[in-house]
Amino acid sequence: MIPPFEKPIYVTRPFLPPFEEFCRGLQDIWDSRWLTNDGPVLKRFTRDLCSFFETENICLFNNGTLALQIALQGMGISGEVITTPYTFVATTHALFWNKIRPVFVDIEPYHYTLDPDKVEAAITPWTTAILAVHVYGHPCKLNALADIARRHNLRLIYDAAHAFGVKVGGRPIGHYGDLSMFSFHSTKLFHSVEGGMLLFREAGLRGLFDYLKNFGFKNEVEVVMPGTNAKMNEVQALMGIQNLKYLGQTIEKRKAISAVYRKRLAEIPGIHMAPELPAAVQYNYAYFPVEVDEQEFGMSRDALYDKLKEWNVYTRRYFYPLICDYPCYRSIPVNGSLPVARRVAGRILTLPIYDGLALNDVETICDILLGLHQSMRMQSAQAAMPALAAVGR
Ligand code: T4K
Repeated sequence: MIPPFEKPIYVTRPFLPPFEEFCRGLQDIWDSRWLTNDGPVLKRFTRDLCSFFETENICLFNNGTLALQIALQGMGISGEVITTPYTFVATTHALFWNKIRPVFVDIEPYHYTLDPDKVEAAITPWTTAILAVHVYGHPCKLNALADIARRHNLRLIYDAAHAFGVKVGGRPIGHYGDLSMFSFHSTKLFHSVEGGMLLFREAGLRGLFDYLKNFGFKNEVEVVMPGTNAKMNEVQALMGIQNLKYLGQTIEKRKAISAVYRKRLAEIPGIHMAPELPAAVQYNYAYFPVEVDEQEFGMSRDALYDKLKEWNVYTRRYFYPLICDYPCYRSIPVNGSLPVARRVAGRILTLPIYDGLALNDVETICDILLGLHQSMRMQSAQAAMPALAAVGR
């Protein structure tokens, strides 16, 4: 019998830079007494990110949700936007806050991103944009979506909340589409406690985003538009600067964890992993999603999610329920029945993955999963025994 972990194993834990290093950075903030409103640390963080992403077209925010809301507002998106129901609620909320109607389209079954083959049928005269999500850091079908957007004159916006550090064909993923939003929330592989970033193609958008995140102020006496307050502060920016230095090693550790899961879970019937990404993709190992097949594994996804808590293992069902099933979005008519998204949402379980998770602990999580499968198989064999005996076998 495998004993429970002494401390809870969560789906993720934030990376933290060495405490002393962070305190040295804080000292500078203390000395300057500049805490927010486009301070020197934010400027440094912006410069670091510009060189990381090889572009000047970057704007920072206090979280990813407001960044996306402001992106939609600044780009003048209206009417209907084609999007995925298989994401975190913030993707759809950003549309709602801009009075845009989400049009939910199904996902593809392998990496769970918006299915381009289903997008065109959902386009109407009111469609202005596609808002796709690189869910788990898995890149969307970039060429197919770009082709549809070009042919129908739609803006192509990516929610890249999970995709920091991902490259496709050697290019940072934020270079694809008209604009990408990245989340720097603490649960993300790269974070600034809370935070968000927009990366965009048109340089002219930066001025607009700067106004919108700072009440619309042009100067002390002029307000050029009704903006909001979505500024990143100096302490957030410091965390971002310091974490960026460790990104490479964070991704390497996650890669090693993913390799253990891939090797061990391949032996367990009913636990299905997403296929490896194409060679052109440099992945960030942001999440480790698996689908649980109840028949093959012997236990439903929900039963497994509950059972693992007995070992102090706290997985998550990212992303269940589907966004279109939340009461606030249920009244929106959906094109078709979204069979793939529905199947995946009913089977998905995201397993713990973060840089501080020991490989031994990953092995133990796999042992627990294997043990559960074997005991379920044994139970069903025992249950079948009397029936077999009755027919004399
Ligand atoms: N678009 C997409 C596709 C997104 O996934 C998100 C955010 C957004 C947009 C919006 O970006 P932001 O506005 O958040 O920048 C979490 C995050 O709050 C959320 O940022 C994230 N997606 C979503 C997928 O996950 P919860 O409610 O599941 O988080 P919570 O608090 O339950 O944390 C999960 C686990 O992480 C905990 O069980 C333990 C661990 N944890 C968490 C925190 C906050 C820690 O160890 N330390 C911590 O400080 O939403």
